Amino acid sequence: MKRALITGITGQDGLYLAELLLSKGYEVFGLIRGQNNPKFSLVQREVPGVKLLTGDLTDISSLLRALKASQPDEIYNLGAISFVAYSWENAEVTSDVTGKGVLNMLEAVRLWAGDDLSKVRFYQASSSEMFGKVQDVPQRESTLLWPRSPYGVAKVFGHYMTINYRESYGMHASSGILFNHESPRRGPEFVTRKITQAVARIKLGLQDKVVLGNLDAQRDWGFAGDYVDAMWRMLQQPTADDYVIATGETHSIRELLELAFSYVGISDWSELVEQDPRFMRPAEVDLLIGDPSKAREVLDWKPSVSFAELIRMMVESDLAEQSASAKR
Ligand code: G4F
Repeated sequence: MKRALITGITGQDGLYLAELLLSKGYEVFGLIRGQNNPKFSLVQREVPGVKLLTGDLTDISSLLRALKASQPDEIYNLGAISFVAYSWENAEVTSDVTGKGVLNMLEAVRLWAGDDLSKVRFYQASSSEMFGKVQDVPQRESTLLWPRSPYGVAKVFGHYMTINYRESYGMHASSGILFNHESPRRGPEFVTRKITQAVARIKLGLQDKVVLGNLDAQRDWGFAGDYVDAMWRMLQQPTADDYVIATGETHSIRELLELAFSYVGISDWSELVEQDPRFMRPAEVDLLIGDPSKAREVLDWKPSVSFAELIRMMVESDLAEQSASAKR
């Protein structure tokens, strides 16, 4: 039985990845931060088979302890402060966790494995946010990185550290440059879920309107369940490498609104959406669209859920959730 350690187990990707690995017969350990973390019970409810260990990406001795306890064959480093807007107001803590946290994890792995570094494989959750002010359309593995947020800068640090550990120590360390990926488990601070939740509440008469920022930004949105499968495939390769994981399609926030409202039978949403500078970013990433051909060729990976299916899935889930909580 293979053993895996997942950091960031409480997030959307952590939960989907844990389900996938459990279904493949892995023993799965999840790293969870802090004392009495309220998300402890969420993980136990959603993926009861996972064994939780406490630790913090900013504390290398806690990472060493988790490695000794779990003895992993595969490590998935998904832990990060992942909300881009938050990173301008909290640039230092974002750098510590999302950036230096990667170095802490890599170094802990190196110290723990000692002379036997080949016994372990490492996955780093890199991000399309690293492309920022994009230098190629579509973006691929070789595209110059030009991050536009403290979060993006921190992710670039983690990305190059992962490459550096691969080149310096021969570590089997791969980076997945994942474009935006969503699901009904997405946090409501992200634009897809903020919209699908609001659309459901507006339809049910629980909310009047939704207040957003820039409606013209374009993103390459896929389904998180598909993207965790790509992570696993990367670690099954004989050699480590970096891969863009994306759908190859891009859509604006306006198109997302159009689609989400159409699923509840609302065609004119102009009076239901307001824009507020509060939600505008100091520097925006205007256009993301990935070229996933390397992942298709080497990993035999392709997305199974279209943009329209993804938004429908999220609206339907939010309608069910909101109507159930309105009845309570
Ligand atoms: O949903 P978002 O907050 O996602 P963003 O910033 O693209 O980041 C996500 O994807 C990255 C991969 O590229 C991850 F690395 C990262 O951790 C995260 O998962 O915003 C998407 C777009 C932005 O252009 C934003 O300006 O939506 C625009 N937007 C417009 N109004 C809004 C809003 N975003 C949010 N969160 N809230 C709004 O009201």
